[in-house]
Amino acid sequence: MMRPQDTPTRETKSLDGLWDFVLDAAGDGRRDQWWRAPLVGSRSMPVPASYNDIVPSADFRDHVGDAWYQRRVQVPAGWVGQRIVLRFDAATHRATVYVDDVEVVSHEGGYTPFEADVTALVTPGSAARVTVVVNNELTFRSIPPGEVLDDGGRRRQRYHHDFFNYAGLHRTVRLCSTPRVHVADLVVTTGLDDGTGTVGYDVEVGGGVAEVSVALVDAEGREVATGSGASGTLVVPDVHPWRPGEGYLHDLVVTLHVDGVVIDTCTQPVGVRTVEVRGSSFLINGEPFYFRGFGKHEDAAVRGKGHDDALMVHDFELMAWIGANSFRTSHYPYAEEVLDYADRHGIVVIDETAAVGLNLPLSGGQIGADTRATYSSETIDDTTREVHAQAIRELVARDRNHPSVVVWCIANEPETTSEESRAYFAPLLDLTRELDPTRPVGVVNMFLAPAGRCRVSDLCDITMINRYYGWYVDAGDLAAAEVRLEAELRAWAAQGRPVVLTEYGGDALPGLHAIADVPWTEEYQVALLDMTHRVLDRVDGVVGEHVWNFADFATSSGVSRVDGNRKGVFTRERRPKAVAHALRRRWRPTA
Ligand code: BDP
Repeated sequence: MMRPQDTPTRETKSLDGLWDFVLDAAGDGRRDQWWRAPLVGSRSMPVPASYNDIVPSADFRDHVGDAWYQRRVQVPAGWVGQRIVLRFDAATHRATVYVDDVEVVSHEGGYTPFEADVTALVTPGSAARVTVVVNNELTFRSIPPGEVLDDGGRRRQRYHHDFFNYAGLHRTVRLCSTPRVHVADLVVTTGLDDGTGTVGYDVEVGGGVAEVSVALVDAEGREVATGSGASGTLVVPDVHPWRPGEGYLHDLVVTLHVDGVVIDTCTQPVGVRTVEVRGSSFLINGEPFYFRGFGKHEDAAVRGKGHDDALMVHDFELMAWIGANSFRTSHYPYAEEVLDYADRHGIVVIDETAAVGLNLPLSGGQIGADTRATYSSETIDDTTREVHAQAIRELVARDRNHPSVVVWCIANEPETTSEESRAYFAPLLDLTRELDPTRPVGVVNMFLAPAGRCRVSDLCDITMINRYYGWYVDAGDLAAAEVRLEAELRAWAAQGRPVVLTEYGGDALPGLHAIADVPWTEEYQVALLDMTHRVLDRVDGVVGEHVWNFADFATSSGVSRVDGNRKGVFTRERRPKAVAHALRRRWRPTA
């Protein structure tokens, strides 16, 4: 699937804005075929946004089930003879789409794009009714998993991950035109050897047959290599590489011709760089890279997980201010705009699937929440694994051309001490490598599966661990925490893979202060990070530190959460806590 783009042969039309919207907790709409007419009793709902916090009502916030979006779309008159595609960048967690009376596509998974070819259903110059039913239920057959409980007739959503189950049309919706014979897909892989770059390309032509030619253009507009044929390798002597801190991009311009006439053209930004794990080093372009940054969330007041360019650019500016060079898309694939921005600015990304909460004994930092086995025929099973595999396929297909993405993370903190966990993850790790042999793959480990007991880490290329010494373990006792953290990190480093501490930190309520080591104060959050950094600096084989979290974020309710998770270095409104200044001193000592 190609990214929508405007080129001499292609156009896009944004369908963002206000849609008609109704909740359908009873699930009447599918039975009564609500897509066949204007939605009855609808209200306005912004797209992109989560619907949960738009309306001040528990019916919206705690909704479980279907929700319907609808709008009329004017199809541009100039699109006669073109192929017309309706594209959703995300619908959380699943959706079915109708154009007028006809169902056109269904999609499972809340964080990857899907599209429908609607050429035969719409008429350029006329309007069509687009209806989308979005469903937010999490079950043991979804990624992330969850369970819908029946509380005496009231349906309640339960899940084991620690962020609010926002839902809706979270990302842009577009109507796109392409030529009938078109570039359907494009895969790019890059290499770098002694100053010479290579760009391997593989073009898929859809809708017919055409000749393919490609040209690689550098950021100054110079054509630096050309090629013909659907696949090949371009060689660029003295290439200007993409590197952390400098998002230098070339453009690969792909052109389709029939009998010498151009019929389609599209452009793919390309960063020429390599990624490699060698021993306990993580190398980008052959040079050791140390990850400094955050686990993040797509989360903000009012819009929930709705993508917003203002917030995105602000977050990146704050990361630059503090000296971060990387982040993890915890705990799901982020909007494609985010990866585009990272590409252009040389920010390094660990790209994660939405497989979070595959760990029944754990919930929101609490242990013992559930005594069932995580992997069983009643809980996470082979069917779940197939849904997970599809999530991996869609993540790799969507993001493989982004130079910023250097690691695939296929799950966060799953249960990994049982034999069943190994059987579950081994094929998924193999699948990821088969789909993309160019990037290291891993699973983020949690503290109940230390080195030696974890049955999955030896299958990974890189060790990613989340540890909360000084918070969930040894709260208020940083001396004990320091000893334990060091012992653990050394045990992981001894396994010989590079180690990234992908989460560490503690909650702090801005304005809460103390002289003693008191959890929840701003001082304690600083002291906990200082302790962690002392240890990280002492242990060889550690290649990165990602603080949890960039900003405070919404969670489900619970006694360990004060209006959400408050481990943010910034508040949810993006104001710095004391720890932000401390991190800046560490990460940008000369600023
Ligand atoms: C880890 C999870 C993360 C949580 C964090 C916490 O990976 O999603 O938000 O702990 O408890 O277990 O703050």
